[in-house]
Amino acid sequence: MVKNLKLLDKALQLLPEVKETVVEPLDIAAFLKPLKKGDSVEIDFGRHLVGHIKLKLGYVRSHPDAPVWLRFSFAENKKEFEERVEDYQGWICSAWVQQEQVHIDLVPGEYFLPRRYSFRYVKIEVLDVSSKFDLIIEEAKAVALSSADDSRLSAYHSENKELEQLDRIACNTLHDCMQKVFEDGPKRDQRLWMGDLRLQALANYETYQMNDMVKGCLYLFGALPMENGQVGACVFLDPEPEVDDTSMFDYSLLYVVALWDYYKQTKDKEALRDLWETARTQISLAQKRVDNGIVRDRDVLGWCFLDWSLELNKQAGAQGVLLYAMQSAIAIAQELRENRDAECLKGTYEVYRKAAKAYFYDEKKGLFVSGENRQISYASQVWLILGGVVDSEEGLRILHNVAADREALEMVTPYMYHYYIEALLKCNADEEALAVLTEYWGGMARLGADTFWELYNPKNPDESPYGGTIVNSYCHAWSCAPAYFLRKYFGEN
Ligand code: RAM
Repeated sequence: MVKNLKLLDKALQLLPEVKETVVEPLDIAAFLKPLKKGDSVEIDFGRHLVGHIKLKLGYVRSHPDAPVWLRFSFAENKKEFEERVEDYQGWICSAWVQQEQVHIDLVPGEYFLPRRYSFRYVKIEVLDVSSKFDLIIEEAKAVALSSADDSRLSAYHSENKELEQLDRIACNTLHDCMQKVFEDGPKRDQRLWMGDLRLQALANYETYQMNDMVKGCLYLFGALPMENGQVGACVFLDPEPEVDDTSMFDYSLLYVVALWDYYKQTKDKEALRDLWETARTQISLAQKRVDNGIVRDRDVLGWCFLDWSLELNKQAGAQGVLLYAMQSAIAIAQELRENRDAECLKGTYEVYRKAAKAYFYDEKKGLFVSGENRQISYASQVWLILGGVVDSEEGLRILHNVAADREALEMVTPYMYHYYIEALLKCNADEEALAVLTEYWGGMARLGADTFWELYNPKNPDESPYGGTIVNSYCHAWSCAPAYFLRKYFGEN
């Protein structure tokens, strides 16, 4: 489908400038020493950052008579140093791994690595250097990049210092993912994904409040639809704004929700009008996948995301996301006085809602089941509760039942956990919600996280959906939930 240039133009004008900050290493003495072939140093910048690195290289003994051959490895989490890119056998492109070799022709001199990295730690290994001189790293500096406006971030206060720490880590996560757009992860994939954007926007409203940036991202998705008008799962900004050829049932629908969230925050009617058509289309397209009020199941990998789990059956969850998005669509239509649309959506919503209860709910188990094999998972319960299929009392009973079911398929991403917490709050279980948040995100904090991760399975912290933790992202914005939930529901400000 053709790009909507009017929307694109608005989007590009709304996107922020990326600012630079120089960051010094924690301990200069740790690397200031003569280096021979085979030696290596580790530089710790004291915090996670996204940006460039600049080095000042010197030498001792004879004048350099040959280039220096170095290997750089950048790590968000020290675990990344334990693996070599050459050994990685997973399915996602290994070019994401932040390890590379460079030859430096002139020493002494200043050296600037042109690529942007996401890291706290840098390891430099001397693969070869002439035996006539030793290399000295005299200076190392990082130039950190972010578009987040720190002056807008107020402090979060709680008597519970652990909560303050979780909020701080979450804000750092969001901060480093805020570049020209809300990136999913600055290490990987470095681009705007719809599901991630929705959660980043929520955290942004409670923290940096860069609402024009959210607006710009919503316009980008609106400007760059897929062939059939569907909002793509993600878009690229460079070298030209372009939609990816991947779409996911839930991500497209979350566009509608993100638009309504944005409007509730800003009351920006112009944006609501400009983007309503795009939002409405997502509902109509999703409806094509519905038979007798029920979303058809599919065996196409990735047709609907929900969570990073290959075993998860997505049918019930997809139905829940559709209902959830329809609630926002109804609210938008009413706000815009699109009465016919609003009435029509309301009617269909009721049909789908009732059909969902009849089709997915297993009375005996007190749980929702999904797919041919009647799978029980957290994701199915959470999404059908959020979709409004049951009231809060019954919802809480269901959430307790799933927690007691040892066979139930668990959640692995902070993305899915975000919606679990939302479901607990919807069922008025505030204390449980806080306990889950503290336990889950606290688990990453206890493992030394500077920023929250793309994936965290408490039972297997080294899990990777990609076949190696070396490509996992350890600063992933869909995990910035603590900043949102704590500030909105558990603050003392
Ligand atoms: C991961 C991305 C992104 C997510 C998709 C579905 O690969 O990093 O965060 O939205 O999966």
